[in-house]
Amino acid sequence: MKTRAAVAFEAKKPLEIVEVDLEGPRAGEVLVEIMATGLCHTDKYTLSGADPEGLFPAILGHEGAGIVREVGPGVSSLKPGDHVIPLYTPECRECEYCLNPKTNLCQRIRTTQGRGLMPDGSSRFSYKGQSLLHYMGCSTFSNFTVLPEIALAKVRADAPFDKICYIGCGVTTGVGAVIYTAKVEPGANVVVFGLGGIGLNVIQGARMVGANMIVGVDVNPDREAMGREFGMTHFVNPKEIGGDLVAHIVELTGGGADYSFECVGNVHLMRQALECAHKGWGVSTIIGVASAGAEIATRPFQLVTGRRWQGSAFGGARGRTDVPKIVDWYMDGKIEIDPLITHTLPLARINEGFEMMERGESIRTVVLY
Ligand code: NAD
Ligand code: DAO
Ligand code: ZN
Ligand code: ZN
Repeated sequence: MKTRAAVAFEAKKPLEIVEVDLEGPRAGEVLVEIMATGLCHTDKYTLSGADPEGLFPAILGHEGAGIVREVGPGVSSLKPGDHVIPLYTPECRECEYCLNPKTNLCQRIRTTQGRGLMPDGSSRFSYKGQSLLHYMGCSTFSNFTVLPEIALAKVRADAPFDKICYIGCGVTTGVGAVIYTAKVEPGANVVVFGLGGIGLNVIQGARMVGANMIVGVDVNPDREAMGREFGMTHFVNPKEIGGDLVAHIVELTGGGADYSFECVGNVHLMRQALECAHKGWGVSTIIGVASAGAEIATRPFQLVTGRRWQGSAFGGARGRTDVPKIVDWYMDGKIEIDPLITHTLPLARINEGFEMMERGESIRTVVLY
């Protein structure tokens, strides 16, 4: 079939909206009509050419929601008409990783997904006879796409696509890091570095579990209002702190954060987030993805004296199991999404969405097909 897509033919070039060829689903695969897709920093990072794993030409996009239109042989958990959210972290429920409750990093299709291919080692997309690569196993910047069955979460049919697409990455990454990775308890003091599309979701996750203080740290003063709307109780702008930021946060929290989260991707902030965690028990979770080759540092005594450092991918969520629950939380009003979708655009204007992201004007831009 033919489908409209925004294609990344080369790094550092705007996406081009063209009609591409899409082969139908093979065994274990599903054809999905994408109804809406969010634009995430990771798409921009790959398009910038700075991502060492970025491959071109490719169809980017990994934060979508849509409808199953056709299933390949052997698909048993989905049928045409089902509403789904694509998962860049799949859940096969059979591999060594899925069977270990300590991780959500299913490895079943990791190798081929990382090479921009379907599990059988081939691509379903082409343009003028030239193969186009898939991206993060999702390629939601195409109106129609093909995914493995294990990379689709079936969700309720009354949830709006233009909002729940954000659960495909940002919402789950932030809320999930609080609930599944850090397992923040009611009454905990939480510090969140970076109040963007991820950090604001960490804040609302902390509110949902009943955290006590929720301290937001951002250099952009415009982020304070949205942070407070999502449950932030204190705002710290590092540019306005006379002295040391870590000392300031330790004093503000009465000894340090029970839980801190780095949601920027800056290794210096990662160190500050670790060092503002409470002596003896504070846990710091890295969510931000630092640039290729960057390294983190701290004095080992920080860890010897009881602080713990960990990371979180896709919020520690198991997609097929947890994403439908997060959709329910949204539909039940336990979490908010609508105010975070600051812009919507048609596919033809997708590049404007990346320009707004670059200028820090948007939290989330959603493309509607
Ligand atoms: P964003 O640009 O929307 O938000 C970043 C925020 O950090 C902005 O508000 C900015 O003002 C603030 N900031 C920048 N420098 C700062 C500094 N020195 N001190 C304090 N605040 C500062 O980005 P986002 O969409 O929220 O993504 C955040 C990070 O999360 C990115 O690195 C992204 O790649 C990563 N990410 C990780 C996962 C995962 O699974 N681990 C998933 C998605 C995204
Ligand atoms: O299993 O090795 C692996 C890959 C895990 C990928 C996790 C990606 C999380 C961070 C990337 C940002 C996604 C938008
Ligand atoms: Zn993302
Ligand atoms: Zn698995």
